[in-house]
Amino acid sequence: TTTEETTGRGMLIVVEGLDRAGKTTQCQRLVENLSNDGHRVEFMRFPNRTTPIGQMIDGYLKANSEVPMEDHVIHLLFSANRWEASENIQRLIATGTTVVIDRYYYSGCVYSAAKDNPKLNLAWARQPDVGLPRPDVCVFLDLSSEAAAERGGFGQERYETTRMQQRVRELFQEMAKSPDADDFVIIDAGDAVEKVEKKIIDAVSGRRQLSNLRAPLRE
Ligand code: T5A
Ligand code: NA
Repeated sequence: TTTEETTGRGMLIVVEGLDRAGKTTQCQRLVENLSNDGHRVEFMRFPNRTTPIGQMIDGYLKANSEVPMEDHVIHLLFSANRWEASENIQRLIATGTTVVIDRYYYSGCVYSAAKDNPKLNLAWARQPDVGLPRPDVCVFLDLSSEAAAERGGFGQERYETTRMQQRVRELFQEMAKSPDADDFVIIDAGDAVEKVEKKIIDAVSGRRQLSNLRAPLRE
Protein backbone atom coordinates (compact mmCIF):
# COMPACT_ATOMS: atom_id res chain seq x y z
CA THR A 1 0.00 0.00 0.00
CA THR A 2 1.15 3.51 -0.72
CA THR A 3 1.33 6.29 1.85
CA GLU A 4 -1.77 7.85 0.31
CA GLU A 5 -3.87 4.73 0.89
CA THR A 6 -3.12 4.81 4.58
CA THR A 7 -3.01 8.55 5.22
CA GLY A 8 -5.30 10.24 2.72
CA ARG A 9 -4.54 12.84 0.09
CA GLY A 10 -1.59 13.16 -2.29
CA MET A 11 1.21 15.69 -1.87
CA LEU A 12 1.55 18.88 -3.88
CA ILE A 13 5.21 19.30 -4.82
CA VAL A 14 6.52 22.31 -6.75
CA VAL A 15 9.97 22.62 -8.30
CA GLU A 16 11.15 26.20 -8.84
CA GLY A 17 14.33 27.92 -9.85
CA LEU A 18 16.19 30.06 -12.31
CA ASP A 19 16.36 29.30 -15.99
CA ARG A 20 18.54 26.21 -16.62
CA ALA A 21 18.64 25.26 -12.92
CA GLY A 22 17.52 21.77 -13.94
CA LYS A 23 13.82 21.93 -13.00
CA THR A 24 12.50 19.80 -15.84
CA THR A 25 15.33 17.26 -15.51
CA GLN A 26 14.67 16.90 -11.78
CA CYS A 27 10.87 16.83 -12.10
CA GLN A 28 11.15 13.84 -14.44
CA ARG A 29 13.41 12.01 -12.00
CA LEU A 30 11.22 12.87 -9.03
CA VAL A 31 8.08 11.60 -10.79
CA GLU A 32 9.92 8.36 -11.61
CA ASN A 33 11.26 7.96 -8.07
CA LEU A 34 7.87 8.56 -6.44
CA SER A 35 6.14 6.25 -8.83
CA ASN A 36 8.73 3.49 -8.23
CA ASP A 37 7.98 3.99 -4.54
CA GLY A 38 4.34 3.08 -5.17
CA HIS A 39 2.81 6.55 -5.31
CA ARG A 40 0.33 7.63 -7.96
CA VAL A 41 1.90 10.73 -9.56
CA GLU A 42 0.90 13.35 -12.12
CA PHE A 43 3.25 15.88 -13.68
CA MET A 44 2.28 19.42 -14.70
CA ARG A 45 4.18 22.48 -15.85
CA PHE A 46 3.52 26.18 -16.03
CA PRO A 47 3.16 27.90 -18.33
CA ASN A 48 0.99 25.18 -19.81
CA ARG A 49 1.37 26.27 -23.41
CA THR A 50 -1.32 23.92 -24.73
CA THR A 51 -4.41 25.91 -23.69
CA PRO A 52 -5.62 29.02 -25.58
CA ILE A 53 -4.26 31.22 -22.77
CA GLY A 54 -1.03 29.21 -22.79
CA GLN A 55 -0.67 29.85 -26.52
CA MET A 56 -0.93 33.60 -25.92
CA ILE A 57 1.84 33.27 -23.29
CA ASP A 58 3.98 31.23 -25.67
CA GLY A 59 3.64 33.91 -28.35
CA TYR A 60 4.70 36.56 -25.85
CA LEU A 61 7.73 34.59 -24.58
CA LYS A 62 9.33 34.00 -27.97
CA ALA A 63 12.03 36.66 -27.78
CA ASN A 64 11.76 37.69 -31.40
CA SER A 65 7.98 37.81 -31.38
CA GLU A 66 6.16 41.02 -32.13
CA VAL A 67 3.47 40.35 -29.52
CA PRO A 68 3.24 43.51 -27.39
CA MET A 69 1.64 43.00 -23.99
CA GLU A 70 1.33 45.36 -21.04
CA ASP A 71 3.24 43.95 -18.01
CA HIS A 72 0.12 43.49 -15.83
CA VAL A 73 -1.74 41.83 -18.69
CA ILE A 74 0.87 39.10 -19.27
CA HIS A 75 1.15 38.66 -15.50
CA LEU A 76 -2.59 38.02 -15.24
CA LEU A 77 -2.47 35.58 -18.16
CA PHE A 78 0.26 33.53 -16.40
CA SER A 79 -1.96 33.52 -13.31
CA ALA A 80 -5.09 32.60 -15.28
CA ASN A 81 -3.11 29.73 -16.81
CA ARG A 82 -2.65 28.33 -13.28
CA TRP A 83 -6.29 28.93 -12.28
CA GLU A 84 -7.33 26.93 -15.35
CA ALA A 85 -5.64 23.89 -13.76
CA SER A 86 -6.57 24.53 -10.13
CA GLU A 87 -9.69 22.35 -9.95
CA ASN A 88 -7.84 19.49 -11.58
CA ILE A 89 -4.97 19.84 -9.09
CA GLN A 90 -7.42 19.84 -6.15
CA ARG A 91 -9.26 16.80 -7.49
CA LEU A 92 -6.08 14.79 -8.09
CA ILE A 93 -4.65 15.58 -4.65
CA ALA A 94 -7.97 14.82 -2.92
CA THR A 95 -8.19 11.42 -4.61
CA GLY A 96 -4.71 10.41 -3.47
CA THR A 97 -2.53 11.38 -6.43
CA THR A 98 0.67 13.31 -5.79
CA VAL A 99 1.16 16.22 -8.20
CA VAL A 100 4.62 17.43 -9.22
CA ILE A 101 4.66 20.88 -10.84
CA ASP A 102 7.48 22.46 -12.87
CA ARG A 103 7.22 26.23 -11.97
CA TYR A 104 4.23 27.77 -10.15
CA TYR A 105 3.22 31.10 -8.68
CA TYR A 106 6.70 31.79 -7.28
CA SER A 107 7.98 32.10 -10.85
CA GLY A 108 4.84 34.07 -11.61
CA CYS A 109 5.70 36.63 -8.92
CA VAL A 110 9.42 37.01 -9.41
CA TYR A 111 9.62 37.21 -13.21
CA SER A 112 6.96 39.93 -13.31
CA ALA A 113 8.43 41.85 -10.38
CA ALA A 114 11.91 41.63 -11.95
CA LYS A 115 10.80 43.92 -14.76
CA ASP A 116 11.57 47.61 -14.43
CA ASN A 117 7.96 48.53 -13.81
CA PRO A 118 7.40 50.54 -10.59
CA LYS A 119 3.69 49.58 -10.67
CA LEU A 120 4.42 45.86 -10.49
CA ASN A 121 6.21 44.77 -7.33
CA LEU A 122 6.23 41.38 -5.52
CA ALA A 123 3.26 42.29 -3.31
CA TRP A 124 1.08 43.23 -6.29
CA ALA A 125 2.24 40.21 -8.25
CA ARG A 126 1.27 37.77 -5.48
CA GLN A 127 -2.40 38.82 -5.35
CA PRO A 128 -3.95 37.16 -8.44
CA ASP A 129 -2.57 33.77 -7.33
CA VAL A 130 -3.89 34.01 -3.76
CA GLY A 131 -6.28 31.10 -3.23
CA LEU A 132 -4.49 28.63 -5.49
CA PRO A 133 -3.60 25.35 -3.78
CA ARG A 134 -0.46 25.88 -1.71
CA PRO A 135 2.28 23.27 -2.08
CA ASP A 136 3.35 20.97 0.75
CA VAL A 137 6.86 21.66 -0.41
CA CYS A 138 8.47 24.01 -2.91
CA VAL A 139 11.91 22.77 -3.89
CA PHE A 140 13.88 25.80 -5.00
CA LEU A 141 16.85 24.90 -7.21
CA ASP A 142 19.43 27.62 -6.67
CA LEU A 143 22.22 28.14 -9.18
CA SER A 144 24.89 30.83 -9.37
CA SER A 145 24.96 32.84 -12.59
CA GLU A 146 28.45 31.43 -13.29
CA ALA A 147 27.19 27.83 -13.02
CA ALA A 148 24.17 28.70 -15.15
CA ALA A 149 26.42 30.16 -17.84
CA GLU A 150 28.34 26.86 -18.01
CA ARG A 151 25.11 25.11 -19.01
CA GLY A 152 25.14 26.73 -22.43
CA GLY A 153 24.14 30.09 -23.84
CA PHE A 154 20.80 31.75 -23.33
CA GLY A 155 17.99 30.57 -25.55
CA GLN A 156 15.68 32.65 -27.63
CA GLU A 157 13.11 33.56 -25.02
CA ARG A 158 12.22 36.97 -23.66
CA TYR A 159 13.57 36.72 -20.09
CA GLU A 160 16.84 34.97 -20.94
CA THR A 161 19.22 37.87 -20.31
CA THR A 162 21.89 38.10 -17.59
CA ARG A 163 20.35 41.24 -16.09
CA MET A 164 16.89 39.72 -15.85
CA GLN A 165 18.24 36.45 -14.38
CA GLN A 166 20.21 38.28 -11.69
CA ARG A 167 17.15 40.27 -10.63
CA VAL A 168 15.04 37.09 -10.66
CA ARG A 169 17.55 35.36 -8.38
CA GLU A 170 17.47 38.27 -5.90
CA LEU A 171 13.67 38.26 -5.85
CA PHE A 172 13.48 34.47 -5.36
CA GLN A 173 15.75 34.92 -2.33
CA GLU A 174 13.57 37.75 -1.04
CA MET A 175 10.44 35.64 -1.49
CA ALA A 176 12.04 32.65 0.27
CA LYS A 177 12.43 34.82 3.39
CA SER A 178 8.78 35.89 3.59
CA PRO A 179 6.45 34.19 6.11
CA ASP A 180 4.33 33.23 3.10
CA ALA A 181 7.11 30.88 1.95
CA ASP A 182 7.27 28.31 4.77
CA ASP A 183 7.02 25.61 2.09
CA PHE A 184 10.40 26.60 0.59
CA VAL A 185 13.40 24.26 0.65
CA ILE A 186 16.49 25.70 -1.03
CA ILE A 187 18.75 23.19 -2.77
CA ASP A 188 22.10 23.91 -4.41
CA ALA A 189 21.52 22.85 -8.02
CA GLY A 190 25.18 23.29 -8.98
CA ASP A 191 26.00 19.67 -8.12
CA ALA A 192 25.78 16.65 -10.44
CA VAL A 193 22.28 15.62 -11.55
CA GLU A 194 22.26 12.47 -9.36
CA LYS A 195 23.38 14.38 -6.29
CA VAL A 196 20.66 17.02 -6.72
CA GLU A 197 18.16 14.20 -7.30
CA LYS A 198 19.10 12.61 -3.96
CA LYS A 199 18.78 15.94 -2.12
CA ILE A 200 15.30 16.42 -3.57
CA ILE A 201 14.21 12.93 -2.49
CA ASP A 202 15.41 13.70 1.04
CA ALA A 203 13.64 17.08 1.10
CA VAL A 204 10.37 15.58 -0.13
CA SER A 205 10.51 12.65 2.35
CA GLY A 206 11.23 15.10 5.16
CA ARG A 207 8.19 17.20 4.26
CA ARG A 208 6.03 14.12 3.88
CA GLN A 209 6.60 13.45 7.59
CA LEU A 210 5.71 17.05 8.48
CA SER A 211 2.70 17.47 6.18
CA ASN A 212 -0.70 16.56 7.48
CA LEU A 213 -1.93 14.42 4.62
CA ARG A 214 -5.24 13.84 6.40
CA ALA A 215 -6.06 17.55 6.25
CA PRO A 216 -6.93 19.22 2.95
CA LEU A 217 -4.34 21.28 1.09
CA ARG A 218 -3.81 24.81 2.35
CA GLU A 219 -4.60 27.79 0.13
N1 T5A B 1 7.44 32.57 -16.32
C1 T5A B 1 6.91 31.37 -15.95
C2 T5A B 1 6.83 33.79 -15.94
O1 T5A B 1 7.30 34.88 -16.31
N2 T5A B 1 5.70 33.77 -15.18
C3 T5A B 1 5.13 32.58 -14.78
O2 T5A B 1 4.08 32.61 -14.09
C4 T5A B 1 5.75 31.33 -15.17
C5 T5A B 1 5.15 30.03 -14.76
C6 T5A B 1 9.34 29.92 -19.47
C7 T5A B 1 9.52 31.32 -18.96
O3 T5A B 1 8.32 31.80 -18.36
C8 T5A B 1 8.62 32.58 -17.22
C9 T5A B 1 9.87 31.97 -16.68
C10 T5A B 1 10.61 31.51 -17.91
O4 T5A B 1 11.44 32.58 -18.35
P1 T5A B 1 9.84 27.43 -18.80
O5 T5A B 1 9.11 27.00 -20.03
O6 T5A B 1 9.64 26.66 -17.56
O7 T5A B 1 9.49 28.96 -18.47
O8 T5A B 1 11.39 27.50 -19.05
P2 T5A B 1 12.28 26.40 -19.74
O9 T5A B 1 13.05 27.18 -20.73
O10 T5A B 1 11.55 25.19 -20.13
O11 T5A B 1 13.14 25.79 -18.61
P3 T5A B 1 14.48 26.32 -18.06
O12 T5A B 1 15.32 27.00 -19.05
O13 T5A B 1 14.11 27.12 -16.87
O14 T5A B 1 15.29 25.02 -17.70
P4 T5A B 1 15.17 23.99 -16.49
O15 T5A B 1 13.92 23.21 -16.63
O16 T5A B 1 15.45 24.60 -15.19
O17 T5A B 1 16.43 23.07 -16.78
P5 T5A B 1 16.54 21.71 -17.59
O18 T5A B 1 16.24 20.58 -16.72
O19 T5A B 1 15.84 21.84 -18.87
O20 T5A B 1 18.11 21.73 -17.81
C11 T5A B 1 18.76 22.75 -18.55
C12 T5A B 1 20.11 22.23 -19.11
O21 T5A B 1 21.01 21.97 -18.06
C13 T5A B 1 21.39 20.59 -18.02
C14 T5A B 1 20.31 19.87 -18.80
O22 T5A B 1 20.80 18.67 -19.35
C15 T5A B 1 19.96 20.90 -19.86
O23 T5A B 1 20.89 20.88 -20.90
N3 T5A B 1 21.43 20.19 -16.60
C16 T5A B 1 22.56 20.05 -15.89
N4 T5A B 1 23.85 20.20 -16.23
C17 T5A B 1 24.77 19.98 -15.24
N5 T5A B 1 24.45 19.64 -13.97
C18 T5A B 1 23.17 19.48 -13.60
N6 T5A B 1 22.88 19.15 -12.31
C19 T5A B 1 22.16 19.70 -14.58
N7 T5A B 1 20.80 19.64 -14.54
C20 T5A B 1 20.37 19.95 -15.77
NA1 NA C 1 12.19 23.69 -17.99
